[in-house]
Order: sequence, then C-alpha cells, then structure tokens
Amino acid sequence: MSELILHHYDMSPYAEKIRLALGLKRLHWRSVQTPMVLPKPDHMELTGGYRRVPVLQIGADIYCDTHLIVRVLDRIRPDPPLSPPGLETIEHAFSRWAETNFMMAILAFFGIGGIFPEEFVEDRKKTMIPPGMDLDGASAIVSSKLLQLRSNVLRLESMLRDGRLFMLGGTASAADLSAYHPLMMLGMHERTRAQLEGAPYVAEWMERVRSIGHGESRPLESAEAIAIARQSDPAGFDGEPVVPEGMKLGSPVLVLPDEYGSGNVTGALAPSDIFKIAVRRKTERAGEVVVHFPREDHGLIALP
Ligand SMILES: N[C@@H](CCC(=O)N[C@@H](CS)C(=O)NCC(=O)O)C(=O)O
Repeated sequence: MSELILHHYDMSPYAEKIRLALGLKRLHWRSVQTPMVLPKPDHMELTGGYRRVPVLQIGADIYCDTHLIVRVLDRIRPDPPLSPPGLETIEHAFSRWAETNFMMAILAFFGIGGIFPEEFVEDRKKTMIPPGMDLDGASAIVSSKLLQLRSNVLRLESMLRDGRLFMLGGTASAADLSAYHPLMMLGMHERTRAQLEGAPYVAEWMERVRSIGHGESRPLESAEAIAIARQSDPAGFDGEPVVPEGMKLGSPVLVLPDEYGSGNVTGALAPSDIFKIAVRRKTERAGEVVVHFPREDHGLIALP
C-alpha cells in the first residue's frame, strides 16, 4: 500500500482527531501542511474544490472528512478499532454530538475576539459563514454559549464518574478523539478554560487522550504529494456499487457537502459502497484521482 499522507494544519482541531487516531493505531504517516486560509491550490488540485482539512491521501485516492477517514483507518489497521464493532452507531452518534454541539459553542470564540489571527477571521467570514448569519453580533451570544459548553463538560464528567477510562469503556475509540479535539481548544482563552474547572474526571481523561500521541510522521511538500498521486492508480472497487436512482456510473455529478462553505466538487460518478460516495477526476498536475466523501452528509446532483 502507498504511504498514508495527511493534509492538515497544526491548529486544526479536526485534524487533531485524526493525528490521535494515527497515534492510537501506531501508524507511520507523511504530513503535508495545508494553508489555513484560501487560496489552497495544491490542496484543491487533489480534492477538486473541497477546502476543509484534514484530508487523507493514499496514492491517487483522496478521502475527505474525519468520519470517512476513521472508517478508512479501521479498514487498514482494524486493531485497536476506532469504531468498536457493535458500538459503531453509538460511537458515530456520540462523535457527531461532540463535534457539532461543542464546535458550535466554540464559535463563541469569534465573539470573544483576539484568539484567531485577523486574516483567519476575515477568510471564514467571507467564505464559511452562511448569508444572513452575523458574526459581528457574535459577542452578544458569548455568555449563553459558555454555559452551553459547561453543560457539555458536565455531561462528559458524569459519564466518566463511574471510573471508566474512556468514553465507551476501557479502551480509547473515535468517541474520545471526537470529544477531545473541541475540548482541547477551550484552553485557548481564560473564559472558555474556566468551563473545564471542577471536572476532575474530564481533566484526567483529557490527559489520557493527549498522551496517545500522533504516531510517527515525516514532513512532505504538497508538490511531492501531488507527484505521488500522479504516479499512482486509484484503488479498485470490489463488490456491487451503490448508485443513486436515475444516475449512472461514469456520468458527471456535482458533490454537495451539507456543511456550508466546504466547496463543491465535480467529477464522474465512481463505484462506491453505501457508506461513501466517490468521484473520479482528471487533474492537470495530479493526473487521475478518485475523491471520496461520507455519504451521510454529502449529496449528489447529476450534471447534464
Ligand atoms: N466535517 C469535517 C469538518 C472539518 C473542518 O471543518 N475542518 C476545519 C478546520 S478544523 C476547516 O477545514 N476549515 C476550513 C479551512 O481550513 O479552510 C470533518 O469531520 O472533517
């Protein structure tokens, strides 16, 4: 198998989830640093327009979104499982809750101000905040969002109070990594850090998760990652492909992520299973690549 290449930036909490997942599985990986703001020409060359990080590249296959990356890593190295057999839906629901509910509350940071560089806030205002949503008014909501964060921390504290080491039992899973990465950000400001006080079980659990580490990585330039894609063929697909009614394999489609501002990707519909969608694209510098997305929060539209 080709090397695992993670496209990410250090400050990205979602990328932290995958760095920890690679650490948990003791995998070796290559690290490509992606710019935090647009333009991201090399990143987009591989994804076809999806701007978010992290993205996992294996040869000419490009996997977008942490939920899909977790599934891919479990396939490559099943032990220890990120999504434990029999608990997959619980892990998934827990992870989604932690990432949506916590992350939205953390948007209060925009209201507190002075945490992110100005250029970063301007980029997100222009490209990722839905029309009609007023970031300038974010400070008005800060105090209620801080209590929302506190209530989430207390939920985690009450789960851990029975002495379990990790959220789903004695071993770490993606549920831990998904709750950890937004919590980790709370340390960035005294008002958010205060929400972690008086929660000793959460504090010890955070330390256990942090100490998982990131596995072994070596840096890679984005141009080299593109060259690796060019020299590789996309992996084949075994089994019966799942194709939406009215669409045909090989015909042009537009991928529509549910998350606002992720960027739209077009390509030829490629074979995939019920849990993900895949499009094949021909690119100038990376040659032929297949870009994969989780089906659960990505739609497809047939193009003429
Ligand atoms: N649902 C996505 C969310 C990823 C996400 O929002 N990542 C942030 C960074 S932490 C991002 O890419 N923001 C836009 C950007 O970097 O251009 C996932 O689970 O991977």
